[in-house]
Amino acid sequence: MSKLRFMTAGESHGSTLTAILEGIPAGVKINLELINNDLARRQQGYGRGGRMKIERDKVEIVSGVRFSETIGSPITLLVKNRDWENWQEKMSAFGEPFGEKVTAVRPGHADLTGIIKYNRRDARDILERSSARETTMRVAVGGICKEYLKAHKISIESKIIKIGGVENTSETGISEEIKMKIDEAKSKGDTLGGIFEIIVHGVPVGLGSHIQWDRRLDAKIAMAMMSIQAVKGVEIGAGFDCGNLFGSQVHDEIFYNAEEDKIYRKTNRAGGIEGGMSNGEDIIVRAVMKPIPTLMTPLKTIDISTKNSVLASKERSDTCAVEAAAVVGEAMMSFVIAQAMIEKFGEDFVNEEM
Ligand code: EPS
Repeated sequence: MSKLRFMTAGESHGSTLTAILEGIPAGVKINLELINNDLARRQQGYGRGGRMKIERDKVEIVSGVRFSETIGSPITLLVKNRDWENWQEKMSAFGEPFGEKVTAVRPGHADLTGIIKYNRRDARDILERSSARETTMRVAVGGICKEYLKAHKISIESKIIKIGGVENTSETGISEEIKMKIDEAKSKGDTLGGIFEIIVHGVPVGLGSHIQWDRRLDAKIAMAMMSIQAVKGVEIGAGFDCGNLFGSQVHDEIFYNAEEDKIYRKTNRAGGIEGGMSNGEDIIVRAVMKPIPTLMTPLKTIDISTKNSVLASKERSDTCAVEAAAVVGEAMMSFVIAQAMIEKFGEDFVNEEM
């Protein structure tokens, strides 16, 4: 079992979202403002829905940190749902069922498969947990991991590559052309997905290992990215394009700088990973998010209580959440890199040397 691990809990319209992160070395400085800043970044982005006007996500740390430093014990994080106020009866842990059941299960959502698997009659029992609201806690956890990585001079950033098939030409956010595409989707009651990129700088050589399938760093990154709600594909470096090219166009040639006694490459089509191990170059990963399955102009489905053909249920939702997913991608990448660092260096306190 990995030394660094986390779990989240909480429903989208429940009272509180929580996470426990265990295994962060002692002595990591925690700046709550930086974590809250990432939480705010996750809430932004063009095309988010009404819910984001209600929530002001702020994390509370209730264990594992004293006087702004980690102490080696499990870190418990909480984010309160402001919307809970409007959902108390519908989401009550006890008492009589309240509110309409969600029965017009949405194509592409966890609704139908979830109610079959868990033998429920109300898709709310499924959608409350499958909701990407859960990613709030991943970002909070990732914020702690980022602080640990910072102590090792490792940093992580993200970019939007494409939304709805439109290449992003903006360096800082998303282009006007993409905003127009999102407006178009919204006006049609439709949704859009896209591709985001995560880049890790300052990674040492040798995180992960070639010796066993489940020790490969690229495999762990792929799992972490695929675990983000609505992500349908992940590529590392040249990724799927490798299938179109000659080997000579794909592999990065290796050079030696004698003055600096440094081995280097002029290209990074491997995306920083060879043989399942970090090779010291930037790690570059892309993931694709499908369009959100809650459509305001709904698709055909069945009502699971009557089996009649109906239109899928529509709840207030987002038109596009790719920018938010990129922030979640940073968080998941921070966790995987932190986990691989702790696995390699085994610190009980940060920067421990044997
Ligand atoms: C989501 C539906 C919307 C999104 C939500 C994910 O929420 P609501 O049903 O409350 O309008 O805004 O995303 C978040 C709440 C969030 O924090 O990102 C869904 O069904 O997955």
